[in-house]
Amino acid sequence: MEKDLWKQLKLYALTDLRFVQDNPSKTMADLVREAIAQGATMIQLREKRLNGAALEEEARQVLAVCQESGIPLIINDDLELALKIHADGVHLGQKDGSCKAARSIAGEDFIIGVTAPSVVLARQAERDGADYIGAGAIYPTQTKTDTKPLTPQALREITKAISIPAVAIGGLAKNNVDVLKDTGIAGFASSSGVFAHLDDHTSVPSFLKKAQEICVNA
Ligand code: TZP
Ligand code: MG
Repeated sequence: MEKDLWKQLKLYALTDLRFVQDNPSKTMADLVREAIAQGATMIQLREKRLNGAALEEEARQVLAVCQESGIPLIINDDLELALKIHADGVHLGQKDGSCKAARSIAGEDFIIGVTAPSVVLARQAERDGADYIGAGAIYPTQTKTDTKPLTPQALREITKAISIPAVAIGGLAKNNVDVLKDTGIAGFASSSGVFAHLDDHTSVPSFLKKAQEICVNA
C-alpha cells in the first residue's frame, strides 16, 4: 500500500476489546469494519490484554477487514507480529524497542509510528526513521491512565520541530478538538472517540469532518 500519511492519519482509530465487551454480539473485526465505513482512515490494533495466538488471530481478522477497504493496519508494540502477518506497520512507545532497529529490519515501505510527547523525543524519532509521531495526552482518558497532560501549545512546538506528520491523542472526541486548531497536526488518534460512538452513525463522520477542517491537509 502507498504511504500517504498526512491523509491516512486523519482519523486514526485504536482498537480496544472493551468496546467488544460492551457489544458482545460483534467481534473486533466487525467494529473495525463499521469504524472504517463511518470514516476511520487508519487502524491500530492495540490490545493490551491479548497475546500469543489469541492476539495473532485477532490481528489477522482485523487485517482482512482493513485490506478489503485499503486502510492501513498498524500493530501496537509488536514488530514481530506485524511482520509475520504482513500488517502495514508498527507503533512503538518509548519502551517498545528501537525505531532505528525496526526500520533496518522492516525496510522503507513499512510504516513506523513512535510515541513522542516532547520536542526532543519527536526530533529523535524523525532522525531514527519514524514515519509519524503520536503525542498526548490532550485530555485524561480511561483508555490509558498513566499519561501526562500535553497542552495544544506544547503540541504546536512539537509539530514545528519536525517535518514528519504528528497525531494528537488522549480523550479526543468530535466535540472537544477545536483547541487543536493551528497546532499543525495531521490528524486525531482515538479509541473511545470512535469505538464508543459507532451506534449513533453520526459521531464518527462528524469527527472525521472536524479532522479535515482542523488538521493539516498536506
Ligand atoms: N496514548 C495516550 S492517550 C492514549 C494513548 C494510547 C489512549 C487514547 O484513547 P482514547 O480512548 O482516545 O482516549
Ligand atoms: Mg507500547
